[in-house]
Amino acid sequence: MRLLHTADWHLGKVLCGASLVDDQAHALEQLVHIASDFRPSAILISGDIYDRVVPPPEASSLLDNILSMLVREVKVKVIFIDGFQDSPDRLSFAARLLENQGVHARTTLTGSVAVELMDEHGPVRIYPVPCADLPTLRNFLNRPDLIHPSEATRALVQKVRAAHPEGVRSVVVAHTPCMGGQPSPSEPPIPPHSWVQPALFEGFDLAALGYFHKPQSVGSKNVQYSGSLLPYSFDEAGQTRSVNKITLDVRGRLRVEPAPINPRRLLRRLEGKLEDLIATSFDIPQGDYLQIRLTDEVPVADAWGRLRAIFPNLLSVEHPRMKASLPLELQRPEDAAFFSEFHREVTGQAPSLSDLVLLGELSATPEPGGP
Ligand SMILES: [Mn+2]
Repeated sequence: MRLLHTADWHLGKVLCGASLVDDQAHALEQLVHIASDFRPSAILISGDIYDRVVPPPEASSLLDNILSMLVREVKVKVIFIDGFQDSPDRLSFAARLLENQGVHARTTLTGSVAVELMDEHGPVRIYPVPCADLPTLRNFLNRPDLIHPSEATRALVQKVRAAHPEGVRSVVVAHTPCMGGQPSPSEPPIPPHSWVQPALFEGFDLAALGYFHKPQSVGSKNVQYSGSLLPYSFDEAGQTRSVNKITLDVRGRLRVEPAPINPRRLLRRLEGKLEDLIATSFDIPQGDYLQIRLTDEVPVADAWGRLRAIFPNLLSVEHPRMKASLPLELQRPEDAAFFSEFHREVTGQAPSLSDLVLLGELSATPEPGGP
């Protein structure tokens, strides 16, 4: 049986104030092509479909388009769960209606049931495990004694495994970090008592997991992280992303073949003095998303404006030696991204540099009565 495994799409992701929806659409078009060539029985999406609980409308319409293409044109089943950054209730909208169309959303424990697929060797049971929080799991398992999220995840996976009939091939789909995995900076930090041992998945032919954004297997070959759709932080510049073409043979043995996703724009980091960067700019692809770290030892006037005039997709400038004199956008990109998005919602346009400077000054002002 052929399965296509992907995870961590983070639709609606904003990187340093720039929406990546067009990049995500470009990546998902490739996924549709990979699926139509590979002809899997199902596509498994292991959570973090959206980047946040309330995704922007363009992210919802992208998911709508891609699901329609996969189901109607490629004629493949889609099985997905939620991740730490999704809203399970929003993702399960119309789930019972979609079930008949071949879209199997499993984002709440109440609706959690296996999806059985068939090939010429017989059935394969897919167990999508929703990404529930500790109180929900305690309640569902009737185990008030569970203290850590990892214990609750373990109890849930063991329960699923215990009910699985012997001799039938099995696949579990979950969103959880495994000990020994290699994290990336674009993942939300998860406390150590939420991490599970990869041996938890020993009884399954395949654990198709989400959470780690770098593609990897952890512990043994059956524990697979497909990785995120794209690299999602400048610390991941230069890394590649892929989806996994997986083949399960009659005995449940795996073949895993990554199919690379080519990004619409690369993430690129540059370092140097302002004048040198401007002088050598013709060597640098203009379309890439850039983060520039200035090494000038003296303040430079309007570095952002001058560099942005050359590099239209410049997203961040750091000048570590002059940090105190830089606007918020350059000091705390996350806050600036949040503010920029709010500003766009309200006014329809991005904030000006002077807005960001003002915001930076305001947020640097101690609160009355504070230290
Ligand atoms: Mn993720």
